[in-house]
Amino acid sequence: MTIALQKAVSDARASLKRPGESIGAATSASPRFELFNAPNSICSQKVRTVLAHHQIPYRSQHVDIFEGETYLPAYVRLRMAGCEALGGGLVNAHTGSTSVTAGGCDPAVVPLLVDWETGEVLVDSKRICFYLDKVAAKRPSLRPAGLEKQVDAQLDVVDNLPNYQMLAGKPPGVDHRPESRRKSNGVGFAMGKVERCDRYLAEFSNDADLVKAYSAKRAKELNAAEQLFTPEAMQAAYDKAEAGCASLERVLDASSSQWLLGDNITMADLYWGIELLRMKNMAVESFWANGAKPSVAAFVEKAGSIPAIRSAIVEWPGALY
Ligand SMILES: N[C@@H](CCC(=O)N[C@@H](CS)C(=O)NCC(=O)O)C(=O)O
Repeated sequence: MTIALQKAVSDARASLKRPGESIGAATSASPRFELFNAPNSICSQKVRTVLAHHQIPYRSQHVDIFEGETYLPAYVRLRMAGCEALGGGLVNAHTGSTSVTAGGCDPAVVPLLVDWETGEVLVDSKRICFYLDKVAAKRPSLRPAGLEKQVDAQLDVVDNLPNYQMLAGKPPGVDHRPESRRKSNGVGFAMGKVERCDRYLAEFSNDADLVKAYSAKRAKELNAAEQLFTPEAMQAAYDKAEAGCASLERVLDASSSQWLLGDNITMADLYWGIELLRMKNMAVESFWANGAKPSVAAFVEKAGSIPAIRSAIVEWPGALY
């Protein structure tokens, strides 16, 4: 293990307000994995759910998104190491989804996983979920042989849904989002991030890595503020989300098995379950309720009782708004 990694991680830990905590049945005082994550972040929720499903113990570092902790210089430095390992460059525009393939690496977000056994810093929730699924080789895979293509096709649909717009922007028509979100019109939310980057850019103007990181994040959020939250863009986002649910309804209707792609839970079930819980939380149950999409409605109920989803989201403090 390099001293540099140990220092980068301990600096990042030290900059956070809350101390870390051990999750799962700890078999050692220092578990193999350490996850920087936020309770309410859907990308963090995916990783926590896969960890829970495979019963992998880990050290959880609570990164407070509301306090802007994903922008703390020590955390951003660690993140930059993960982005470099990922390759493909930094993000500079916002697609509205959280998919890294659609946008490049964001230097100021969660989740981030440290594998203390290999010395790797991993970013991007999908990549982390695949990695953990491989690590848990003794357990049945969440992407079973022969089903990878179908599983991945579903993950792509979920990963490209406009979660950021639905969380931050004003929905078309009546705003049924949780009270705490209703103040947000998206533009103010994204511009708050731009201003945060400006403050760090002024403070760390001599640090080339941080300047690169905050400039990339700034460009992404400025682009979001300018493009994503117009009434037309918000209508398109909601249409896309509803179309995603319609595609799920078709897959469920065509399947006679217990889960989406067979009689065992796959990563597709977990991703859809997490996404639908978020949509429910954003008060868009009208997509499937009252007979609109009966198979999706039944799936939402079933997914909410998957033990890994319960422990990583439903019972995780602060995970739902
Ligand atoms: N492609 C990344 C996206 C990560 C991401 O967008 N994280 C969001 C929460 S789901 C975040 O940390 N946002 C904080 C911010 O942008 O200020 C992944 O899947 O891990």
